[in-house]
Amino acid sequence: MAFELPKLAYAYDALEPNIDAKTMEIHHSKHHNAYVTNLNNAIAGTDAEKLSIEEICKNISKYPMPVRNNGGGHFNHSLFWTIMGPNAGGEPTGDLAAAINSAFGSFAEFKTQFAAAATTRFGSGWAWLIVKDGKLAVSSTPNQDNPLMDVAEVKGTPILGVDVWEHAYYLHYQNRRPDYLAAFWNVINWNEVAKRFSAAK
Ligand code: MN3
Repeated sequence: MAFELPKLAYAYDALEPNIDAKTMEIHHSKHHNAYVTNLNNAIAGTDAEKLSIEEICKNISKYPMPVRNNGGGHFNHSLFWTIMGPNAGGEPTGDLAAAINSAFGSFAEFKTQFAAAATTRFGSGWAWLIVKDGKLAVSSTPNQDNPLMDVAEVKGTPILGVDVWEHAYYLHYQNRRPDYLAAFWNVINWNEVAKRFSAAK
């Protein structure tokens, strides 16, 4: 069973004005679609065809670079689309809010650390909120790597991630990555992040 491009749960223009419709359309239908196609081509005829994308990521050092780049791209974007949504943003509640306060001191301090990880990631990559040994932590990865990968500097289960490749923001924000990151808080679907947190603990 080949990997497939997941459908978005919302329209391309649903995250306006924070993320514009054209960026969403190109990002999903072109960029993510290419990762899926190239991943399927890279694993065609190999045992990896029987594995989940998570299983592939966890042993990524055993695979050639096209699997790492495109498999990471498929996992990362599949997560990214679900942790955003319309009528979202605000602050998490319940267990997730408590865990953020316990790990970072406050939601504001978590935002500062997450934004710093995303802003200072040089070139292309991702910033993450991960569950590591039952606790929350912030990390970042280059290119399409992610914290599930055995090659990651900081390993854990990602429950929130932001794409800081220029293709994620350049049409609307040009070089202003910090403005894109400021707008990202308005589209985070905290219910989905909380679900992933419960599953990962
Ligand atoms: Mn991307």
